[in-house]
Amino acid sequence: MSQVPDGDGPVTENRAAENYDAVIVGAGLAGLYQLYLLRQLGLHARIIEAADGVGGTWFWNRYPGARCDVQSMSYSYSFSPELEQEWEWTEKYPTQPEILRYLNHVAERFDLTRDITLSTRVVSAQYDDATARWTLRTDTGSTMTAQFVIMATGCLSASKLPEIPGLERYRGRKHHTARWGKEEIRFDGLRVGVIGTGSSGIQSIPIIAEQAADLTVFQRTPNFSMPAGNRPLEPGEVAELKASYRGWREAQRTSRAGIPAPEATEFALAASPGERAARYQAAWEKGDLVSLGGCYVDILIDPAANETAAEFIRSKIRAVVHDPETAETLSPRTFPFGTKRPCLDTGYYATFNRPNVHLVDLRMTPLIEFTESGLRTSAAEYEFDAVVFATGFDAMTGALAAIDIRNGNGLSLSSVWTAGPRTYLGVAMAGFPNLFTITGPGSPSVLSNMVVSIEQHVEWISDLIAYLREHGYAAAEVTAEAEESWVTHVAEVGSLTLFPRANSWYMGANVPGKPRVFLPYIGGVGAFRQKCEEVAASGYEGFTLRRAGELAAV
Ligand code: N01
Repeated sequence: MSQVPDGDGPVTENRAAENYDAVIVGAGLAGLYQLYLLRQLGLHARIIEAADGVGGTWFWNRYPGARCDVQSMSYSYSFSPELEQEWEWTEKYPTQPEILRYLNHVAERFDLTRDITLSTRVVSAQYDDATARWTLRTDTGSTMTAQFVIMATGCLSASKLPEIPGLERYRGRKHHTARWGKEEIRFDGLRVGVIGTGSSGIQSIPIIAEQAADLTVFQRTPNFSMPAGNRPLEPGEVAELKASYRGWREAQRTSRAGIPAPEATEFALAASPGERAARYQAAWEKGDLVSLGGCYVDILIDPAANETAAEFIRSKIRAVVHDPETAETLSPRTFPFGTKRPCLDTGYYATFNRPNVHLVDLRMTPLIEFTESGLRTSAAEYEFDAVVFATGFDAMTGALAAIDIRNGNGLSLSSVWTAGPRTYLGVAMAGFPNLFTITGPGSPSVLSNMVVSIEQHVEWISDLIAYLREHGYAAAEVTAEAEESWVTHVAEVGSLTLFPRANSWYMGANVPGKPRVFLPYIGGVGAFRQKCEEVAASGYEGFTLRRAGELAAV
């Protein structure tokens, strides 16, 4: 399996430290833009990236059918009008290869590549209070120091294998959707097992089913999925959006999820069943992630209202899947619609009408172990030539926890986060000066169009760094009070919704032993931006800013 070690590669050499103003960890969407902006400020900055190419999530997730669930014209950088105009997206929803080509183009076009070190994993970051600098070590033995460290490590980047005994015993091919090899992987004529029915499983299963002789899908929790309605983009609609891009970008920034959509004003339970059905059907036909949940104000806060939307989707599953028992097994009933990330698909439910596809309900017959030739559940033994793990990620905190991050007192970030992550605005942590996380826990991030949230955080971090330099400050550190009040606010807003009712990765529930905390901020992209702008306008309320002469007093 093309699985890389998470943060524990061997340290092989010792070289003299390289000194930077800023080190950015990760060359995905976030890291590339951060490097671009820090360069504009005149900083000597460098990206360190574990992969042997740029692209972050779009470098790793090369599984069949991988594409973004946010539409091409919106899932793209807004910082360069020239880039917006010259790049040609070809489909409503962009494929992984197309997004990766775009990100490679961005790296070349803005001459970012010369300041990116590839195939190098940051394994530790240690702060020194006296100098206000971080020392970073990598798995190639290199060491570097930097005044600022910016973690562009991604929300969904630490891939996760299932906790099933005997994995090492299994002799067949193994593939994780988030660590897919670069070479073409096909399943023609093979007996294949897929574990997991989240976004990655739901996108890849229909394509694997077309290739495999026989496909068995192991489902622990069925998910809500809606048809993507993907199609080629018409030249006319591309031209129209390109002509109105500035207004569209502004609408993205002030919207709830970074995707402009009308705000609901009515309550589901106040509408008649006929009115609801018509509204849900219209949303369904739009083929996007936000329209159905956005039909009524109470869908994500009132279980009875939510159930009307959930049942609408179940009726769609029953209409597609021929076998009523299979349709029922595919129908989510254990969590409210929207509280686990819904999916967009192309032919997912119809795949279960194929004679070569079988569904195993792990709630009825749990997985027991891998064998040499396959998998054993409590009811049967299965032989496979290949097993695909679509088992997700240690979301939002996993990539940060994989780096040994320590403050001036030797305290590790992981030890401070044992009861759950603590941040101010998802961007900075008390006790860890000059360390920033792009779309960290406590920010809208995964509940939004990631590009919009990434650009907002990157610009905000860059403005803060510019402010520190202009005013002669050496270090910025969040106060414990500001952090505490933000953590409380994030939890309070989350608790007003139905999200805590699901065993989702949003809640950390997919990783055994992970604290049960609602990780993202659900206050909305527009409201969050406004809060961040107020903090900046106040001279960075919630931060203690220190000049070089004040450092020793820390
Ligand atoms: O991962 P997931 P993903 N035994 O965690 C199952 C983004 N994304 O990679 O639900 C058996 O959603 C697990 O079961 P359960 C998007 O934000 C976006 O699919 O925990 N099963 C679940 O079915 C998405 O939400 C895009 O009961 C086990 C599955 O594996 C996020 O990434 C595309 C198991 C994991 O689903 C993660 O998606 C892809 C076990 N031991 C991803 N462990 C697009 O934009 C886990 N499972 C299109």
